[in-house]
Amino acid sequence: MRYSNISGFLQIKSEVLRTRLTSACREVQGETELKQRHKKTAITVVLLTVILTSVATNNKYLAEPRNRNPNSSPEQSTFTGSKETYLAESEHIFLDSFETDSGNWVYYGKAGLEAGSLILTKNETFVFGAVKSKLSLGENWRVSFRYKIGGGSGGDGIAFLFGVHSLEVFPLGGYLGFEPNESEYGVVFDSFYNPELRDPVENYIALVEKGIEQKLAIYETVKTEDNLWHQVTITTVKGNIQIDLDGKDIISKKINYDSKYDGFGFSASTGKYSNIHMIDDFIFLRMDPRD
Ligand SMILES: [Ca+2]
Ligand SMILES: [Ca+2]
Repeated sequence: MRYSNISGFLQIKSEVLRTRLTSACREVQGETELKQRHKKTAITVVLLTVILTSVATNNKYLAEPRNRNPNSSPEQSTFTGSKETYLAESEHIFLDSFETDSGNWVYYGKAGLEAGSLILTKNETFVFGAVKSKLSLGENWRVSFRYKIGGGSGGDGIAFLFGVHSLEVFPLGGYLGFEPNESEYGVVFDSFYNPELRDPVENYIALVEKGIEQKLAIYETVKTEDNLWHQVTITTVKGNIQIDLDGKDIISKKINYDSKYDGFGFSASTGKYSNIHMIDDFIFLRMDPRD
């Protein structure tokens, strides 16, 4: 499919989403008992519209359909509504709003779904939670998601993991629930100061390689523990990774990611101090770089 077709497809999808949004908003006004559910739908639709429109108008990259991967077969998912349409027509786009189990994640530890979000840990000390996707990233990709951390005494954080070989060991506390030898890279959202792990401050986001101690790039922010939802987009094309937080480019870095190990997932842990660690509205697109 050529870029113009992708763009047209996404524009058509945007129109469909706007129509659904309008419809959902009317129902929110009219039917109080369905109010909360439609409000969630409306928020999700707005989010997807913004992201997909940005992809359609992006000058640097375009998405391209790939051969069917049995692991990413749309029929295996349990998505409903607008999300089902996307998977059926464009299998290189994967979305999960965590309203029900999509069947595309393996859960470890305390990880599970609750109130329409992925909960990695609740407010408990010395626990971990992790998920590993059944999909693979490939060489060039973009993921976006929302996260929320807080509500507890203050530890330890979330990691988005990529270049994952396996997930078998889940170290607690400052290690954020992932073992250095099992994940090549991570984007960590840390909320507890561990000088022994080379944390620069208490609250920061970092791109790390082979464990949390080796920080390739750091961005200090209190948004890793304010108990509010934040939007993250991570794009990796030809080994160049860019991380956006709430629409702002916070980290750009050249890495040696070669997709030999292209598993991905999330982990989180607590120690003596704890927080609630949540993820929502996960979107994954395979990208095709334009020369
Ligand atoms: Ca949700
Ligand atoms: Ca830490």
